[in-house]
Amino acid sequence: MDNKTNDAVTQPTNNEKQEQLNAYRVQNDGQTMTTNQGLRVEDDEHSLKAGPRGPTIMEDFHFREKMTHFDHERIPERVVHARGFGAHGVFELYESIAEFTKAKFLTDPSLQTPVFVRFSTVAGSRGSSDTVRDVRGFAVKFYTEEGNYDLVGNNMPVFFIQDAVKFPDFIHAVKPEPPNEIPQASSAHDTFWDFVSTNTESAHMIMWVMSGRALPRSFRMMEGFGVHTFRFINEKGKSHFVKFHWKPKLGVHSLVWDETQKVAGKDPDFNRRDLWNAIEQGNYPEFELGVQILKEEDEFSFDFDILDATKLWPEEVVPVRIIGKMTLNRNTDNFFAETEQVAFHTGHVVPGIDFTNDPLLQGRLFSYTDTQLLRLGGPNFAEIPINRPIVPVHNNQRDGMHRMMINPGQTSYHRNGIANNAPAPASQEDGGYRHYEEKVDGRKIKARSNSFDDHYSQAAMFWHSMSDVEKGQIVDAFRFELGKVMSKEVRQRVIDVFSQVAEELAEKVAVTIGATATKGVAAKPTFISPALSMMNTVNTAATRKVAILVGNGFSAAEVNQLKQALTEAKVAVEIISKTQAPIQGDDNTTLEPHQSLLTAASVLYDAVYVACGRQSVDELLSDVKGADFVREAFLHYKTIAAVGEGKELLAAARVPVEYTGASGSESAGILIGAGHNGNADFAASFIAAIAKHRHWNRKLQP
Ligand code: HDE
Repeated sequence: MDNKTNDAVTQPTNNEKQEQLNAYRVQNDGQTMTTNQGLRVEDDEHSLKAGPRGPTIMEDFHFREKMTHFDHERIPERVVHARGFGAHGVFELYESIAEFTKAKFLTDPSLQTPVFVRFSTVAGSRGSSDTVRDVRGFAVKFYTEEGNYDLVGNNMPVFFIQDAVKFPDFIHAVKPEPPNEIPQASSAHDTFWDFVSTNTESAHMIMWVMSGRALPRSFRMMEGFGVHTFRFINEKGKSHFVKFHWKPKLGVHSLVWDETQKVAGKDPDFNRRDLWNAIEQGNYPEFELGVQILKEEDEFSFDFDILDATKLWPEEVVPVRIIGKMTLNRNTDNFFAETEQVAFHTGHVVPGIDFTNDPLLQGRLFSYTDTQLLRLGGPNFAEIPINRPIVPVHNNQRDGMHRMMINPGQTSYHRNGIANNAPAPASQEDGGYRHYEEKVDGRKIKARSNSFDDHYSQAAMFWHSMSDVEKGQIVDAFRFELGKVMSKEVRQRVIDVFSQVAEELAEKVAVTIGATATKGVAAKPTFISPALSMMNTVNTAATRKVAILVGNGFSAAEVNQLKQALTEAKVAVEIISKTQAPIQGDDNTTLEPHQSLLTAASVLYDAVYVACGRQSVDELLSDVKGADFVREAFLHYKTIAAVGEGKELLAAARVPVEYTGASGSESAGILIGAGHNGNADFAASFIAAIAKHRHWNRKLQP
């Protein structure tokens, strides 16, 4: 079921970007092998030798070409966001917002704008695992009729630093330490926390990174944020400030820490595989685009600076207006050609979208092109198929590494007389981009405005907006991360910083790491924002994954009915047995298990169901991995159901089973049913429990 090979024929090709890419898609099916010069190859298994046991001969051009190409297959990985995963899709606008912007793709609801999205982790290398504690990149390239627009965001609405000049320092601190390149893809080490303790502007972002937001259950279940304040410019030239949001239709959900660590070993591609499979199965991920809009005159109406990327605009104060939807409906054909070579840039804008003086944004405008020059080998990376706009490109830029475009004609300079001054600039009316004429008048100084000085109020707002469960997770995250910090001095400095965010947090962490919190210095939260808590998100069982544990002699009527109910609710089902050999039900029908207790892992599922049947349950009881599977689901707050004798496996897993009832009863996501006949009500309760994602009120036992 996992990792189906990509069948390009089944993929939608109904938009302009896909049609453009079709010209570059080369199918090898049924074709004869050639060299890169088109010469037919006769033998691809033996190098040319002087006799069957003799030395290889230099003349073997096929060998040389094949080996040289292989030797050069790698390009430098991204210095940050190296590990990513991409997909194609489409953006549809619900309603025009011409009032605020003249960007065509945001004013014409009849348009379908093709998009390419790349989700990523930040610190880890290309081969690191998906489920590490980290920020997730959420970069979207819109192929609009006015050129490419890139919204290069993250799954958290704020950032660690206020000025781009500190980015190399911050990244050096979080990346593995220089002497030994340890630890991989983890912030739990001395240099990261040293940076945090000496750069207090990171306090707010750290609260997000210590929360479940840094451990997404799925790329499909994360929010996305443009982070910076941008500008919208309307047809009349009027400017509004804007912040961008992506809201996942499936809600925002996270894994628990222990689970992420186990998943990292059991399936390092957990988030990638989830996205790939969802798209292959037609469960197209959907994200709604929202905008928070502020009038120019409100620039100074807040107790923070709207140019400070360590601050968010609470949604309860500046509502998020939902204006459209992005649907991811096509996987890549080739990871390297598309996901690895895609080049995003915050400076890729279209008329109607403009920049502000956020010093973090300004610095990004330089960095993104610069990094592609090295990574993609020269200035012509915009000609790589995935990066090409769907509109024609005409200018006087010429030559450079890997130039694809062939420009006929004598002239390659502006204000030429010979070619009638073509290509000619466009007027504003004709779509020519004009930068917003913001009045700027200041001295050149290396300084930051005092309005960026408050580093704690919004960090405190985040803490005080969390549920008790989320607070507990944040405390545990700090305890773990700081527990890995060897320097006692750094630990103490971090506690000194977070004493100024929340006393309870600092105290709870300090006691476990041998540090001391300071009382009475914590910031007062300026606001409580329920939108920040993941407990207030959308809940649905759709696209979740359930493990059904069965053995020979299982009740076929019951399992069939359950499978049908789950499929109708769009819940994915995998049958797991002691081995992968076919098993027989009580009606003598056979079932092919998807996985065995050896190949499957509890952490890869959202819920577990233990079927009934004496022999079936005895088989599961005879392998210690059966009870372990259930135990782990219990510890990770997942829905567990057992019917009939299946209850015995729960008892073996030390899962409380006292909530029994004829049609099944539930407590904290543990459902016990009578079984054997199939019970529609029980299946419905099971699905309702799965929809809750996790049962945080569950009391875990030792
Ligand atoms: Fe990036 N960032 N960034 N970043 N960023 C890169 O560009 C940089 C920042 C983000 O899937 C690099 O093409 C600077 C904020 C994403 O290909 C590089 C600063 C946000 C991706 C770079 C920031 C992001 C990148 C590395 C501080 C959220 C992955 C490879 C001023 C709003 C895009 C590349 C993809 C990638 C620089 C801060 C998001 C080096 C200098 C804030 C999602 O250019």
